[in-house]
Amino acid sequence: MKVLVIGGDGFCGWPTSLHLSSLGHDVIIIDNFSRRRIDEDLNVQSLTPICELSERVDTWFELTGRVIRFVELDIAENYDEFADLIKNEAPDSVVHFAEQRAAPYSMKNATTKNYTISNNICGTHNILNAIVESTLDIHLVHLGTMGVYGYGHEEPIPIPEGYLDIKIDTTDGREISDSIVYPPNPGSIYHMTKTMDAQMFQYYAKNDRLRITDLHQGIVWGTQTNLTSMDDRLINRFDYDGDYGTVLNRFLMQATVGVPLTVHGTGGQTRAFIHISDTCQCIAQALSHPPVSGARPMILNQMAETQTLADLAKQVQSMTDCKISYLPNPRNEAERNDLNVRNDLLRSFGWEPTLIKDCLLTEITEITERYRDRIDTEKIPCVSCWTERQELAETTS
Ligand code: NAD
Ligand code: USQ
Repeated sequence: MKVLVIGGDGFCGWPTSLHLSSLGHDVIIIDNFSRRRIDEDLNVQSLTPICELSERVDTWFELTGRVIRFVELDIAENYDEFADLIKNEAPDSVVHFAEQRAAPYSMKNATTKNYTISNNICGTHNILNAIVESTLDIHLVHLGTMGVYGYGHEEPIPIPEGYLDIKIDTTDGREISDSIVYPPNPGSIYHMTKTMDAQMFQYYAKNDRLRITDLHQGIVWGTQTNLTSMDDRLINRFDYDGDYGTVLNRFLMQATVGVPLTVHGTGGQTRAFIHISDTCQCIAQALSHPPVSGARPMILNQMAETQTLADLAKQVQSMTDCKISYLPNPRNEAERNDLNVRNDLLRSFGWEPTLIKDCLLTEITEITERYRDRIDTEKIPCVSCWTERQELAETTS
């Protein structure tokens, strides 16, 4: 099938583009390279030296004979150009990665809050609008987040795949059953944009009968896949800085370079995790199993396992003998929560999750050792705060 991968130069988008191309799909990447510019603005860089997208796709062609085309375009700012591209290319599917995805960056200041809202909401709406305007039957696969469910429960309540079965008492004394979107409970401006995306998906599936799959993805860890490892010029991004670095990759990098692991608060927070190779596989599965036109959006929980941060830190410590720092939490989040997530649908498509305990350190240690000269330890502290309490930023810097 012909697939537009929007945001295909990013951490999840690049390996997914290669995976889809290797499966024989005709892949076209759209990206505005905003992420590379944010790195420059923050004065940070990927731990791994990533090539320009033109060199990446040329290398892929040189190694495999497969063509990945790309278009530089801001989908949030250039509706007409984007809508023309959709009409002219007539893709079977669109995979949408193109959002500002860091919660700490979204909470940094008024400018980054505004940017996150306008980029993510306008971008998603432009895609939906352009698909409707094209009159084509295009399946949209969106990367959402586990964070739309929130992390407020201490009880072991199962998190369903997007929809909650409920009973309601009618005014004439009967009890009826219904299934509603799980109540959203975002924990940052970034996560809030994902809940707003989800609302737009409900509307467009109902009003315009668009076929939409929303993947509620957990925290992605790892860097390389078997395809990005084929050549150094295909290497994937690895963020370790306090805004874009995610927790497990940061812990593994910190352990390798001898910096104490930065656990926020008690580490009682439970989060969902998935390896980058599994991200690629799940997206391919989602593309192969679209909902029918007229159905509500299909919601899949794209996560392999849940862990508390304290347990993760201890696992890393047991393998490396590193130190652990329990720091004041710059975020406004529950100190502890339970997270009991159903992922039956993706598993029913044949996906076998990769678990952290089976392959924890090897890949990341090799990558971190190899590029340790590129690490700037001053960029490790998380200094973007959820409140104006400046003293937190000062303690953690
Ligand atoms: P990333 O920042 O590495 O990649 C996003 C890509 O989209 C970048 O290349 C960026 O330049 C591009 N982009 C952003 N806005 C754009 C626009 N308006 N027009 C065109 N291109 C634009 O992020 P990622 O880690 O690859 O995440 C991809 C998606 O997956 C995001 O939507 C994110 O919310 C979701 N997700 C990521 C994780 C994770 O742990 N990384 C977990 C769950 C969900
Ligand atoms: N944390 C630490 N120490 C650190 C960094 C983070 O304890 O050094 C904690 C945070 O306080 C939080 C948890 O680890 O409790 C997760 O933080 P994170 O930065 O790894 O992940 P998060 O902000 O949730 O965002 C990431 C991606 C985002 C995606 C989300 C999936 O950046 O794009 O949507 O994971 S999920 O968390 O399932 O919603």
